Amino acid sequence: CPSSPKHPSTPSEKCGVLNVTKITENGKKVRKNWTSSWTVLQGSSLLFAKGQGGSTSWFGSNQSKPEFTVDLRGGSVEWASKEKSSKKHVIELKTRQGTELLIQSEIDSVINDWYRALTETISTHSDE
Ligand code: I3S
Repeated sequence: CPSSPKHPSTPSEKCGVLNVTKITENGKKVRKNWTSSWTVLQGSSLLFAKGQGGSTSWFGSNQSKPEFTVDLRGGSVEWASKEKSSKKHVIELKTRQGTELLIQSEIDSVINDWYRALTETISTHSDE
């Protein structure tokens, strides 16, 4: 993974393309809007950039402002129930700030790796 402009010396732990939608923002339900996002896990932050993924030079380029960042500290992840989405392999991520996201990949191994990484990140940073 490339490093972020904010923390150029910190390598990101994980990155890749995932399908993402918010379902709740600050405790309020919002309409689903699935988008393919370049997703980067770095420290206790998860960054999403809209649009075409796959490019490893995303952070290096100019149109590379993260669309949004989620603070994983105090958050939780679980596999989403069927009621939350009809898609396969969906992770539900809840933040302490009251934002809920669904994260999905068609690829089993990919989503399993993210599930593991997110769970580890949350437990590593649980006492911050
Ligand atoms: O939870 P919902 O409302 O069934 O979610 C679906 C909708 O957001 C749908 O868009 P519309 O707002 O145009 O109805 C999306 O296309 C679907 O992907 C959403 O369901 P899934 O099960 O794919 O998360």
